[in-house]
Amino acid sequence: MYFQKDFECMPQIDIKRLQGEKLVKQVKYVYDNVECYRKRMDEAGVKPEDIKGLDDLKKLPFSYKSDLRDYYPYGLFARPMKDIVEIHASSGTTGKRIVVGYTKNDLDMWADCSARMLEAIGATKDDIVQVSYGYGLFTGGFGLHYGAQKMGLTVIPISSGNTERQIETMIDFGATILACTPSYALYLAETAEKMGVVDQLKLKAGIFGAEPWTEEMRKQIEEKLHIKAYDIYGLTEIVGPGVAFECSEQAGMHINEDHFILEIIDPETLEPIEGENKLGELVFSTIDKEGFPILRYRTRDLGFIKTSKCKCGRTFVRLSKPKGRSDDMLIIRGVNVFPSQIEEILLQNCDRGITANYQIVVDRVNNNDTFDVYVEMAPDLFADDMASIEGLQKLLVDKLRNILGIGAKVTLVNPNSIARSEGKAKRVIDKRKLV
Ligand code: DLL
Repeated sequence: MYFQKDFECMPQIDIKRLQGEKLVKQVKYVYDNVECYRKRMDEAGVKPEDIKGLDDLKKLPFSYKSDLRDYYPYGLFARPMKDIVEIHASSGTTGKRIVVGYTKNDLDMWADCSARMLEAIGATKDDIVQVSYGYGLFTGGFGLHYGAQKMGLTVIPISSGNTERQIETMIDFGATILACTPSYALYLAETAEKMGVVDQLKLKAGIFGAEPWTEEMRKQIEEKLHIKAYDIYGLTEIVGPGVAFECSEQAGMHINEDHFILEIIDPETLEPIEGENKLGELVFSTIDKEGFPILRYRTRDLGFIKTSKCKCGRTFVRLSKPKGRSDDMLIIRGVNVFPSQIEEILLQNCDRGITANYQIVVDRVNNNDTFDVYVEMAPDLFADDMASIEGLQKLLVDKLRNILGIGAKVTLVNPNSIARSEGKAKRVIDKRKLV
């Protein structure tokens, strides 16, 4: 059992008190140990002593993804490297990745959060969880892995990819829980159907997140794999998977409020939005992290909270499925992609006969994201022999893969063939219907 009732079922009034107490300490800790926060608080005229409880949170300045780039790689760590035991990373707004570090205590807290998610979907020590989230710098694989081990489940750390092999493994090793992105779950389901082996699977539940997905997708996954499909939410900057999780009610994701504070703000006016069911930008603060604490982080995810009582008994407020973003970040095959990253690569290669006029087209075909990048060739360097065009396309594919970590299909197109817009250039056409 990994139901931490003392925290997960605490009356809201006590949760708020606990959050306030932890916040006071975290703010002082951050001020004393991280230059960026110290400077920003000094500029805003806020001292750690001004933060006496939860109500004072709004006095603190916001933090942004760009801070992680500006202080790349370790500038926002609050502990010396000798205390950091693990690093994770994901894409930033330009070519630079954002980097976070965990101390031993942080890993322990992360594992707790992740174990709570598995407990909430009914996992027991008899379960075998196939972790098909990517392992490595992405937080998905290790996040689920640590939680499952903490709970005493058996882990199959297979990582993502090699789909037929995944199915064979699931069958042969008797996996009962599948952890991966929802789009990969659907792809696995379809592959299992094609292989004619769905009946041989022993899966009972899936724990899916890292990208937007719809109730319709949930229904499809549940029907095809004969399982219950649960949503989990998280982001690298906070703790990867483990920020919020669905319980058996599948009615919103309980936020691990003893470790993280969620505020909802209007992304235009930056004013707080109080009350349930009101859409706004999610802003998170950690309150007991050591290695990479973060305060008032603007996630750019849009969502709302539900405060009504949940039948499962947990009192942590629930987060809606994120309803899109207030910036231009795309999530393609679970990987965060910013158009600016692509633009930067094109600009660096303009001397090779291309321009930075481009268009990204994303779609979902057979439950797999497709990712096309159309790039205009330069009129003066316009090459019409196939070999050099193909060579250049390949070079761009490699460069994009290096920076983004996923494959794109690059097509060079004739000069002036990408439609010009009268206002902002329409760089992205996302044909997926995800929210
Ligand atoms: O995706 C962490 C994670 C791993 C969460 C495994 C769940 C499972 P990042 O790569 O930093 O971290 O991407 C974070 O992904 O800001 C959201 O926009 C999006 N996202 C994450 N979970 C969900 C979800 C991981 N359940 C970004 N629904 C976030 C919709 C999600 N979007």
